Amino acid sequence: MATDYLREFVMPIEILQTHKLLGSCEEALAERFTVHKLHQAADPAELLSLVGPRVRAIAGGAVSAELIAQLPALEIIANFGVGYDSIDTAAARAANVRVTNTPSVLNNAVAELTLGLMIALARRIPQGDQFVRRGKWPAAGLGLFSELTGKTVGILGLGRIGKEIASRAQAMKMRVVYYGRKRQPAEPHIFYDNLVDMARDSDWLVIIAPGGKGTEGIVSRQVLEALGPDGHIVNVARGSLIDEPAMLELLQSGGLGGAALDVFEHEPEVPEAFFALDNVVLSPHQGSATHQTRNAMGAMVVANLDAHFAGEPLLSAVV
Ligand code: 8YV
Repeated sequence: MATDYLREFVMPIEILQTHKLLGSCEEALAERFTVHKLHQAADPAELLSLVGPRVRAIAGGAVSAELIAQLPALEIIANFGVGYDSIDTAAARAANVRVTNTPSVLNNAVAELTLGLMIALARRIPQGDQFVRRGKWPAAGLGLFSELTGKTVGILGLGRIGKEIASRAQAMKMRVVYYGRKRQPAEPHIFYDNLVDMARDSDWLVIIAPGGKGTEGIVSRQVLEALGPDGHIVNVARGSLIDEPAMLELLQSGGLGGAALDVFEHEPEVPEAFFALDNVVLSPHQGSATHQTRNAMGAMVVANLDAHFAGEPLLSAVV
C-alpha cells in the first residue's frame, strides 16, 4: 500500500485519539499515522508530556482548551460526530487549529430513530413488550394510547437532520412546524420565532438543535408547561438543551404527557427516577448507531485528516 511504502521513508505523522472509535476507523488511522490513545493511557498527563509536542492531529471529541494548550504542534481536530459541542472551538480558533465534523451521513439514521421513538412512546411499544414477557397479558390488555396521525410536531432545529425528521413525520400524516434562529423561506412548514408559542401549538416537540452554550436550557420549564399534559417531547440532540429536573418533575406530576429520550444531561448516567415512569421511553444515545452510518462517519474523520495532510480542502470544516 502506498501509505506503508511512504512510512518507511518519512517520519509518520503522530496523532492523538481521545476516545474509542469504530474498528474500521481505528484501522484506517493506524495505517496512516502513529496513533497515541489518550483514553487508554494509564497516565494521560505523562503521555501528553511525552508525545504532546509532536501531535499534529486529534481524532475524536472532548477537546478542551487545556488539552489544546498541551499540543503546540496541533493543526486539526477531526471530530467523530456531527455535534462538536465537546470541542472548545474558540480555543481551537485562537490556536489556529482546524475543526471538522461528520455532517449529513447520519441524517437518515437519526431521523429513523426519532420516528421510532415517537411511535414507541405514542403506542407504548417497550411497555407492551415487557407486558407480554412478564406474562401479564392473560389477565388484562395493556390499554389504549395515542397515535401520531393528525398531530402537530414542532421541530426545534430544522437543519439537515430536522428536515429528514420533518419528511418522515409527514409520512405519518403529521403537520410539521418549526422553531429556529431564522425562518427558512424555502421550507413549506410554519415557522415560529417563539419556542413557547410553538410548544403550546404542538402535540409533539422534537429537539434536534446543536448543543453548547447557545442552546443550554432552551427547553425551559415554561416550554415544557406550554407543551402540557397531552404533549410529548423527544430529544435526539443533547441533554443540555432541556431543563432535565423540570422535565422529570412534570412527567411525574402529569404536567407533561410523555418523553422519548436518546440523550441526557449527564449521560451515560440517567436519573433513576426516570426508570419508574411509564410515560417515558429511554434510549442510550443511539441516534447514529448503525453499522452503515458509523462506518460513513469514521470514513469522514479519516478523509478530513487525509485532505488536511495532503494540503487539500477539508470536506467538512466547522473552524
Ligand atoms: C455521536 C452524535 O457522535 O454525531 C453526533 O453529534 O451525537 C453521535 O453521532 C456518536 O455517538 C459518536 O460518539
